[in-house]
Amino acid sequence: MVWLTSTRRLLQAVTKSGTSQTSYTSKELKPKSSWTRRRAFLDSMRIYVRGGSGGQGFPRYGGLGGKGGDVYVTAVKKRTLKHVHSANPSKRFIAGNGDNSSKRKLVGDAGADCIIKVPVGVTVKNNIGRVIGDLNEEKQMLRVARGGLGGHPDNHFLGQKGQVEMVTLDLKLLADVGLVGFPNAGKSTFLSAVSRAAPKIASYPFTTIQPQIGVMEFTDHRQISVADLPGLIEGAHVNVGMGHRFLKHVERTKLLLFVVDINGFQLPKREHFRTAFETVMLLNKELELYKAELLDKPSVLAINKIDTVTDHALVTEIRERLHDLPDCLEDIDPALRPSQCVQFDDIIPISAQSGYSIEELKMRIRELLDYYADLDLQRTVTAGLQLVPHHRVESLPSLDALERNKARPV
Ligand SMILES: Nc1nc2c(ncn2[C@@H]2O[C@H](COP(=O)(O)OP(=O)(O)OP(=O)(O)O)[C@@H](O)[C@H]2O)c(=O)[nH]1
Ligand SMILES: [Mg+2]
Repeated sequence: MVWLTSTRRLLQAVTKSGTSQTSYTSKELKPKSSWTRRRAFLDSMRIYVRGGSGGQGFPRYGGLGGKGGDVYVTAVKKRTLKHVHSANPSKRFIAGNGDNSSKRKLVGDAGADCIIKVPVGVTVKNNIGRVIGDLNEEKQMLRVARGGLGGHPDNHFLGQKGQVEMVTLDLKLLADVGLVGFPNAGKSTFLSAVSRAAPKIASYPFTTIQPQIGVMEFTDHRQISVADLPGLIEGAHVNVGMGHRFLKHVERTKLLLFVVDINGFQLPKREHFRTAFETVMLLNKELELYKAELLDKPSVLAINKIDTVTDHALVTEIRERLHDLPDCLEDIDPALRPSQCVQFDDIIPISAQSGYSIEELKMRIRELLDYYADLDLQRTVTAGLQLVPHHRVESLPSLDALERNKARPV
């Protein structure tokens, strides 16, 4: 499966033909131009940080050198890594040196600290990939390089050099719900149906080329954020370097919303046709290959484009097969079989385009988020004594109930 980023050639190819029947090679799917790189969503950045040097002491009079400044990273709302880059394209962040001690000023002033403003959601890692800390809330701050001590009697009045590090700022989006699905499944259409976000929607695959967050609002002003991510396709786990590029963005979401097209999926010409059930299994497998813990997250399956079929037996069949997992896996191609199966909290047929069952899905997501938040709270309270097992909520509305709701305005 392959997560795909911007590719001008691919988009041109698709746009020229004006149809999703375009065939393209794997080379075409890789980013080529600097244009692409410039526009790409920046979610990781390596920077050089250096604390300031301590000032020299004044041995004859016992004067103390000023301490070198420290380098900090702090989380600021509405900031992006692109801002960090454009504010300092050299990506070198160096704090000020401490002042030397002098006859006129025996105690030298400390050097100025350097503060790097980064987006909320950044994890800071050192040169060997060890996590220094997470900045998950606004105004949180981390020191990434210490300034050198000023000269004083213990160091023979010699100011010390500041700490030098190469650190990585790794951004993972913070959203309540992460949309997971093949291209063209209708993820962006869903996002635009439930929020004010205006993602690009088109009938060719790979329309979304960078993550986007929208906010679902409820009448009581409750807000739930939803992250729309680029489509996932078969084979990502063998696509070195690119395959899981965007999957890290679902790591911090509280609930996964799988969106599948009831008609299945096929990449133009060269790939196999995959049924809706098979696409669920492929998504399951891809998540498992990336990080099996993702499968433990609360999850809902939205079977989209229900307006395009008259026979809803397909939905019942998918429900039954998912209910029978892993037993029913024997019938499917071994290449698609995950070893750990996702357990959906609910399976809801929707039409993101017409709005059918969208309100139900929104409410269900809210209910589940609240349910699991309560469970977490309970777990925290009982922590150390007895852990509350992870319960799944019984599947809710039947298809009949959803049918009855069809007439209800959304
Ligand atoms: N008939 C019908 N068409 C839909 C529905 N939802 C989405 N579509 C259409 O499906 C196509 C793809 O929709 P997108 O929302 O762009 O799909 P996506 O999952 O975001 O695709 P990528 O960004 O490529 O991953 C568009 O032409 C939509 O109009 C639906 O419920 N019914
Ligand atoms: Mg999209």
